[in-house]
Amino acid sequence: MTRITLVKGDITAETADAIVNAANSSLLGGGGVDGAIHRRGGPEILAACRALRASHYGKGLPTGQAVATTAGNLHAAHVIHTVGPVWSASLDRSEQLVSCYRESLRVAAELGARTVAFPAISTGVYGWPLDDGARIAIRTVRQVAGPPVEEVRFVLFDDRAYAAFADALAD
Ligand code: AR6
Repeated sequence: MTRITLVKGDITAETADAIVNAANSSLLGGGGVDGAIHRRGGPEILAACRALRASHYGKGLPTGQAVATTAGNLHAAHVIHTVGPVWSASLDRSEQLVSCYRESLRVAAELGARTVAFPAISTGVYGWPLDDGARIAIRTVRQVAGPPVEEVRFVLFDDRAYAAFADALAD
């Protein structure tokens, strides 16, 4: 059984085998978690992302997919970049958000990661409602996480996000 834990804080300060980045399809950085990961992780991560763009993702990483790079100076072996969907009130894009968690965990397992830290994907710049984003995250991890992943840690930036994940976990 994979353990699900919640902590409040900055994901770039975490120690884990893999840290998941809420990236955009360019893989070339941005704001939010993405900006923080590149700032604190250093230029090695961007160099690896550029190489991936050149070798595999000329048109960018599609929404819902995940790919790993070095973690540079972070206290992790890998950063797993995934692209969340932008929230839409008229289109149900929740399968794409499910896919971000599922694909990130698939990549983590392939890498042999035992501990994986996730941010609340899509709930910042991409506008996904926090309660729904938390429910999807917890439900998907419960459904798909397994060996070698022993711990999935959600690293929530503020009290509101922490409370949403705690509620989803208690359900
Ligand atoms: N540690 C943990 N959580 C954080 C951190 C941090 N250092 N910084 C922000 N959060 P976002 P998205 C929370 O916007 O919605 C970027 O520009 C934040 O409060 O980082 O998937 C990318 O390049 C929120 O709850 O990601 C894309 O263009 C959650 O992390 C776009 O934003 C996700 O917020 C992706 O948007």
